[in-house]
Amino acid sequence: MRAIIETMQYIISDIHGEYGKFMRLLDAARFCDGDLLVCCGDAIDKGKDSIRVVRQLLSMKNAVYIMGNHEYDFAKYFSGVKLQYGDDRNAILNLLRERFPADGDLLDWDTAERLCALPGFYETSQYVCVHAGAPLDAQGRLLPLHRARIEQLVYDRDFKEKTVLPQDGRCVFFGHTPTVYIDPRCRILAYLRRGAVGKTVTDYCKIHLDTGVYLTGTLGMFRVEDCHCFYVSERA
Ligand SMILES: [Mn+2]
Repeated sequence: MRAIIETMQYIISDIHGEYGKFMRLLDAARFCDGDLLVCCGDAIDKGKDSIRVVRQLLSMKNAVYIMGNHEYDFAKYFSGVKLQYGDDRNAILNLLRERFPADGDLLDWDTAERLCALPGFYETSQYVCVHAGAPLDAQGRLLPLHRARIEQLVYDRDFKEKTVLPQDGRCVFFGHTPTVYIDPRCRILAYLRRGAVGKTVTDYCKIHLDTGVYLTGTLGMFRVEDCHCFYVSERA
């Protein structure tokens, strides 16, 4: 008889070039090929291994990498230098590489183009993933994400507020602002629905993932199946 292997779904955000911590977190969770990883954007900038993180994410067949404001800003810059330099790929690539002083030499043309083509969101019947915020109607229900402006998805500054509680059947995962600005424990902040116990992901109306690794040294990741949070910090 074949063993039943349950797929686990993991959600992470704002890795910001922390390749070592990212890999340690996958190890800590025993992440494997049958699992799914969703990265809610801002894998680049601040930390030293931006392109290593990007190449890792893009090479994983079981990872979904959505756009954050840092990837979006990179895409805008790329469009600008393409207009300026035309078909001089070497000049363009050199400028793009300068944006990543520590590991820019790992950036190739294909990776740069893929960074500009990341999806703005990911959704399932249980949850939605965006970088900064999802559009809600006056009753707090989610509006269709395919109609949302990319600028709202990647730059929204209000969605993180404690008073913004989506009233939808699905949970909204997001990052963008370090949770330490809201709660000093630098943990993932999961907002329970009124009367819910937190056993399944839909018991939460939203989950704020950005533990601000570049400020706090802590990177977190959420597992959907048992609502467990994994963390890695500086090595002692
Ligand atoms: Mn961001």
